Amino acid sequence: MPFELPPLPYDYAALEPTIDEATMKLHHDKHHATYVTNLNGAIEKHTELGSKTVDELVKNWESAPEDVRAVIRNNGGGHLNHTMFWTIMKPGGGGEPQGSIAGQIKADFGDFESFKKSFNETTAKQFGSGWGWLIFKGGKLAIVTTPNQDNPISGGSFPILGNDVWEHAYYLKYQNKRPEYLANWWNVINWDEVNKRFETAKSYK
Ligand code: MN3
Repeated sequence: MPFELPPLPYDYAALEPTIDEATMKLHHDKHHATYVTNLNGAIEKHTELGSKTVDELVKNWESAPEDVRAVIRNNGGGHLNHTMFWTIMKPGGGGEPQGSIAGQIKADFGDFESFKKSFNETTAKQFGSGWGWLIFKGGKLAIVTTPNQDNPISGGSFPILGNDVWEHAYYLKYQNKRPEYLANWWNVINWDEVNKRFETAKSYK
């Protein structure tokens, strides 16, 4: 099987109280695992795709063979998105942004509070399932949302960070209070990883 579920880089309970243990177990072991299984199913039908990275597959999903195009878009996207998601969080994370992203947030949004407000408001409005993203476009940071498991990489932008607003990401703890989940999520952000991704995003083609 070309694609594997990456292990969670910390314990299921490590992000408590921001994200509860039960949500993490289901989200990683069931939801993410299913995306990987389904993606591998598509590769079995078109083994030539197995040599590509998940980034390449999702970036170019529109040119995938028609019978697996939707599977690659949705389940390849799900695998790519969640692989990022686990690494941009960490126990004891959060706080003010560190490193070069801190200066870019200041330049483009004024301050961290204004940035968070803008990100949370935009992402709260995503109708139904999807993601809120921070991307770097035309020399500036921008906040965008995508439906389902779509990733900005398909539009040419490497995402610096993204938050999952599918109900499976927050409903056990926050029920319908998506804005509360969005507000708390910043308490577990791994700014080191976000800075690494910012470097990639700056030179991404
Ligand atoms: Mn999810």
